[in-house]
Amino acid sequence: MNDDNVEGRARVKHTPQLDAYYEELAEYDAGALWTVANDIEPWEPKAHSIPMIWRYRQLRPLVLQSLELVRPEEAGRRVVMLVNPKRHDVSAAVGLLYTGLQVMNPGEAASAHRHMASALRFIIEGDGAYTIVEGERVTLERNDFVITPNGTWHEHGNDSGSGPCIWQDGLDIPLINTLEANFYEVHPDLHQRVGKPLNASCKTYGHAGVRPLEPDWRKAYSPLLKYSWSHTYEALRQYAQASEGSPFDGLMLEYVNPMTGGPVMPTMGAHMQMLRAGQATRAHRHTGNVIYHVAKGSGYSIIAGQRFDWEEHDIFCVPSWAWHEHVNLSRDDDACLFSFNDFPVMKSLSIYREEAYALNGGHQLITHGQEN
Ligand code: GTQ
Repeated sequence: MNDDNVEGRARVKHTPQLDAYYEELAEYDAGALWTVANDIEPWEPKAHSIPMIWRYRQLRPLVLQSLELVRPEEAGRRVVMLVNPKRHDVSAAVGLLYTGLQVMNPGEAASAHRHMASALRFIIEGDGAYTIVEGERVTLERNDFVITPNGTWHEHGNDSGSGPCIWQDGLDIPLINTLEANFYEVHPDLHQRVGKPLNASCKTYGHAGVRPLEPDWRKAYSPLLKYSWSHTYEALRQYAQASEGSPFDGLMLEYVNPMTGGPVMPTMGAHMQMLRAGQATRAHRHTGNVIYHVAKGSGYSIIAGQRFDWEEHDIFCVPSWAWHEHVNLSRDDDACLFSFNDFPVMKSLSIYREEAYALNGGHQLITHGQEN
């Protein structure tokens, strides 16, 4: 909406007297609200980020090249970041979410650290990856989802004999930095002592429908650290037999904290959604930012009127309040999209809003041409 002639919106015209007045205010580090009011109070959210796709087949060789160029001991973390062209200033992929591709050779290990930012990982390839979180060693396989909540000691490595492991990192670093609340600590011994059975949290909390009576769990994040692909995919397949799912999201499962049923961490949530063969969802939009990872299949998404074709392990993003809809191009197989988001922040601050696209049978017109 154009603000120029709207009653109740700022529409003061420049005059020489006013310009002189603004300059005088500026000398005292003050300013006139009406010169910025319409910008700082938009009619609806204006995302800085633009919709983006990062194609795995293009990035994979570059990720592998980093194995020869830097050692984890020097780099701390050997990660290729995915940066939104409009978010270089905060190193975000979309909104205030960061993502990157981390790679490790067999035998390599990154040192332990902890920070105020929360982290999650989605495993892409390789079979020897592990992460150690608060003394628990967790083994990682393709399409597994693992969390390293804020304040927890964590370190990663690859102890396979075969080849490199690659996984996607997702962190809320830009959010925590914007809130000016980030801390970072290196573990005093550089590595943790593993003090719990292998995959202890999966053994304790990883069984749907039951949970231990553990009244002492008071932390703000899920005690279950890993959500395996095999469990999640089977859950989706069974859900598909029992439900139509959502017209906007297909069959959508949220990864939850088994103690609360809520999101896995206080700032970031995650989902895995299944699109049936040939399914085209309807468009909707919501506040909050989402980073998707194509776990299975191929298709395309229309985001803010632009088509993005995707295949396995591509990563794409939907900025806040952007219309989006997804299409599975396969005629006989499902497609699965992993995603993580900042919805817990939006919801806990009561600023989450969602809207269905009402025009054109619920589908956007492609206005920006295909993205290649
Ligand atoms: O593994 O903890 O991609 O601290 C960026 C920052 C990964 C990590 C990243 C991090 C990590």
